[in-house]
Amino acid sequence: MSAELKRALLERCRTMEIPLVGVAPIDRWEEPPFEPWIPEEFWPQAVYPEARSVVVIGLPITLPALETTPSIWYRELYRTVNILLDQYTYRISNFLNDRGFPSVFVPRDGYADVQALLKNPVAFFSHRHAAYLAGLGTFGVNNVLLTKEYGPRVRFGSLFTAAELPADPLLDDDLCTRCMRCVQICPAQAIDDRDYPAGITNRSACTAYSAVLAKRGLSPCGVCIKVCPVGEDRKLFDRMDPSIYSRGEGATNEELHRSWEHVRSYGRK
Ligand code: B12
Repeated sequence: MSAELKRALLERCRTMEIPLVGVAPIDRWEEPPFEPWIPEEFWPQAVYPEARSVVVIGLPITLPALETTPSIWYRELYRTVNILLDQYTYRISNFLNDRGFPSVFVPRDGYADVQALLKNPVAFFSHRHAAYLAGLGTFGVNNVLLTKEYGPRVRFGSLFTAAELPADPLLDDDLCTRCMRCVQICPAQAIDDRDYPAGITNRSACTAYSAVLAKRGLSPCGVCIKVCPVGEDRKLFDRMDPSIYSRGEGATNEELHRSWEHVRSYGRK
């Protein structure tokens, strides 16, 4: 168990400005924390038999850009974060390879395009479950992982390594408040709170809606992560009250809605 190697790894991540990093030993996949759990062929030790630990990193999705979704602004943010996730996990795996520990990055998504997902909306490895097992957060009713720092507004990347790194503890506190905002606002009616915490949304409905947005150059959707009240990022951006997203009687948020509509009406197919 290399505490020294983990320290060096965390320092490397710090210099790369990666805010969230966690380590999950592979045997955690063998002890399902809830049911149904991920089928065995999706476990890291099945995908890469030499794996002993999974290192997971998380990068934030900046709330003011997400608020404009569906929009070119959020789409570009999503693409930027995706590129960084792949580059960082690739570089960290090489950092470990250079020190004699076979390691390999896993692409942050792992599908060709939305047409592939319409056939089968599943990838060969689940980053949100890896992030959960690496102690970075807990599942929300919205089917994604919530973190203290950014709620669900965070994307994850993982790498498999043969190094036996010290594990991070799982989070004890359940972060989801079950406010059901994500259930109510989902434009595809794909979220059912009865699935919680197994994390099974109506994948076909969610993917079909994403395909509609993709045709207009406006995917992904992301509304279910926009409205989540969890996350310290809401304080930074002065967005503590997620009811600002609906337009009601006497609403004081007209200025925000006008700015979001402006962005939404440009750059689309
Ligand atoms: C496919 C996919 C989609 C599809 C389908 C989504 C869906 N509802 O399932 C589309 C394109 C529509 C989509 C949408 C979104 N996605 Co997406 N998506 C993925 C992707 C590429 C693969 C997920 C996967 O297949 N994992 C593998 C399978 C095995 O895992 P699983 O489905 O999670 O596992 C469960 C099931 O298999 C089930 N199960 C197993 N056996 C059985 C048996 C039975 C009978 C049953 C009923 C169930 C069951 O139990 C498992 C455990 O709960 C991941 C990236 C990745 N590779 O992890 C991102 C990912 C999950 N998406 C992400 C995000 C952010 C989103 C969106 C918010 C869009 C956005 N970017 O703004 C929405 C949210 C949708 C939602 N609320 O679920 C993030 C989540 C980050 C987080 N904080 O958790 C991920 C991890 C991408 C990343 N690298 O960060 N997504």
